[in-house]
Amino acid sequence: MERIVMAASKNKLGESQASAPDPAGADFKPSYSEDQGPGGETHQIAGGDVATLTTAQGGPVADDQNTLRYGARGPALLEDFHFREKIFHFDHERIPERVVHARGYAAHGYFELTDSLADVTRADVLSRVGEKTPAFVRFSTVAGSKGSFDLARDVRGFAVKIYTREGNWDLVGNNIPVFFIQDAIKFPDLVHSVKPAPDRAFPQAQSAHDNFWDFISLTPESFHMIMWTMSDRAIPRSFRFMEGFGVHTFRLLDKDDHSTFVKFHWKPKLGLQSVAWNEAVKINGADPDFHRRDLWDAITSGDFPEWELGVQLFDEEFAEKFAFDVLDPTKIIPEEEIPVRVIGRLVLDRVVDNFFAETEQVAFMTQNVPPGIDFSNDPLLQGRNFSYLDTQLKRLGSPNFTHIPINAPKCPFAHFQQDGHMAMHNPKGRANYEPNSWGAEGGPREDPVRGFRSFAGEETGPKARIRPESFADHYSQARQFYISQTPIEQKHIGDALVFELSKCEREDIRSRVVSHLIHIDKDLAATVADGLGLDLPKPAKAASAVVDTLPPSNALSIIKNGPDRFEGRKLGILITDGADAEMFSALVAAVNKEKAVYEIVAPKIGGATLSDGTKVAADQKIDGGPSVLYDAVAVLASEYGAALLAGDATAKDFVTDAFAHCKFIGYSAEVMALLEKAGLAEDLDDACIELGKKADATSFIEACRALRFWTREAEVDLDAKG
Ligand code: HDE
Repeated sequence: MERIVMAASKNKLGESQASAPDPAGADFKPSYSEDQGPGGETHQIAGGDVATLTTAQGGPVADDQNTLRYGARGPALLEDFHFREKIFHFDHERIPERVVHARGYAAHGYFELTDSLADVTRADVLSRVGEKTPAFVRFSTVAGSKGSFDLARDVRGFAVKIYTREGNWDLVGNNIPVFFIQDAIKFPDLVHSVKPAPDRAFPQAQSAHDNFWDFISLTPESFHMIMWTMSDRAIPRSFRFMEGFGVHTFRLLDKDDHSTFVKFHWKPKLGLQSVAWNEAVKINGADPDFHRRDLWDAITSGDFPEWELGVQLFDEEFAEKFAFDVLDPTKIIPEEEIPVRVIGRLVLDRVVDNFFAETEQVAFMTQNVPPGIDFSNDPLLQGRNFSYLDTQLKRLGSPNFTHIPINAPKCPFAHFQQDGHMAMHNPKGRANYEPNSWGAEGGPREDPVRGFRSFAGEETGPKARIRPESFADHYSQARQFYISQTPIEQKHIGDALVFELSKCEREDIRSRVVSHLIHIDKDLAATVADGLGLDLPKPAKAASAVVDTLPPSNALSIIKNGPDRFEGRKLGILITDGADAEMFSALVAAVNKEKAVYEIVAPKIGGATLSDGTKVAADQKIDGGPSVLYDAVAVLASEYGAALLAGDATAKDFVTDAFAHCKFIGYSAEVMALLEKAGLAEDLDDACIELGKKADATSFIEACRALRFWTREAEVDLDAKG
């Protein structure tokens, strides 16, 4: 066998060395030159220079293909230190996955302040307009394990770490502004209920099962959140098209420690967008990595996702008169009552070098706030402030998890913490305690002016386990959310509830859920009961009267906040040999003009030869590129090609799914043969656009700006027909 030293390319090693902040501090210098990589010597092989493969101790390796043994067919030897080190390390590659938010994907970027909040906070990062502060953002699903699929119906984590000059600020939020529970003590129960049942270990990454709905039906405070998770917010088209929320009320403190309440919002520049449920189910099969691939592709192609940071600021006086308790994490403050003031932007412009080192090892903690940002008494936030530190020790295995580059602050830091597993930077010098009398050599000192000071709130009351009376209304805002939706969005909420509850085996659980829905909207309750074939139950006992006068809030609907742009979206173009070359070019030009992207799908991955003889390579063979992967589709075929497609089940699926998911479909006249075979010829509507002359390409892409032709849903869904 040829003995070539198979090492990572010098370039790759060199890059990851250079980009990771040096945990050992500026004084640590490797003895080898940095562009050489840790392998020291370099070798010439076909393809260029590579570093020499070494053991973790730095010893050069001569043979990485065969274990050391006596004779070619003899026993392996314990003496083989290279083999044993390699397998030992491999055996220990996994660390515990996160109990929640295990499946996630992250990227680097920056936060830039555009409007100073210096009048209300002394936080440096919110006072320095124009400065770009490094940030790292991890998106996630909640319920599924690390290897689960991306399009689960679930809340998405939206965790942002901003490496400020005053320490790391972690805004560990979600894409939904409320939560299931009001008190952190219920979190283990909530999570146990949604995770796979302990005996059978299924279902994975789903809330559609008895345990979850049993818990929910006995926890009325969750119903506002349930309206959100049953809405299309829980099946986002991409991380790039979803909002983020800090959820809790936080405090901002100015230099005199005067407090202003704040709620944080992230708003995607490209607008909101979700997929259809039937589509989500199919995406999970076609591309379980749909969301992470989307983020990777967007960033690596220079199409950097961006969000605005907005704040809702309010004072004690507003908090007192607001209809709900601002400490209750199951409530929002409608934007109509406190408008969102945009103060900055978050841009993600760099993918990670290494998934494990960065995305897996990143440790977000709600308690990471710089001076000038403080907590409120929200009981969920208070509980989280314990949990996030605790979980890092379990997952990362050492109190020195801040020494891992992704978690290390990027500002200067100095303290007397020392030793422990994997200590990378113990304090220097003799003094490792404070106070000390070693003068300038005695190490860091506290700074009452720059340092973190807590809000000096005064509390009274008995020591007891109590839920405030002001947390008792569980349905009014759930109702407000529901009535703020467009009819199609309301239908999707009803469909989702029927779907999920239909997966519950116990009828009493289904019925108990509906008994709560009656308080939210009687029609919704009736629709869901009907969809389940259930008699409408009596309303659940409500702890407080439902306020049915809260006005609709437009900010709560996805469709009302759609982008009206096809920018950043993806067109799937199915082509065959002989497809019209001019139309193809016109379509590509229109997509590019719109700043959208496209993928070519063809019967063979080698691509197709167009009418003018141009060969176009395909990105997907049709079986691997179903229309669920695209925001809109176009089919360009020759007569011969269309006849072939008409005899292919996946080609038929391509158009019938696009049609069922209310997508815009462009097609050349020849493609009628396929549409006929797929049973669509009679049903073509305004969103099925024939691409005859070149100008049609532009009008088709312009039509795609609406993203979906929802009026079609009434034609393609039995549930819509009543
Ligand atoms: Fe979390 N949550 N959470 N959570 N959470 C974790 O921390 C917890 C809650 C959120 O990408 C864990 O490092 C408790 C609300 C995100 O790494 C853990 C409670 C919100 C992430 C934990 C909550 C979140 C987590 C698991 C109830 C939205 C992923 C691993 C009091 C505002 C961060 C870890 C990442 C992760 C505890 C509720 C968001 C166990 C006890 C509400 C985005 O510490």
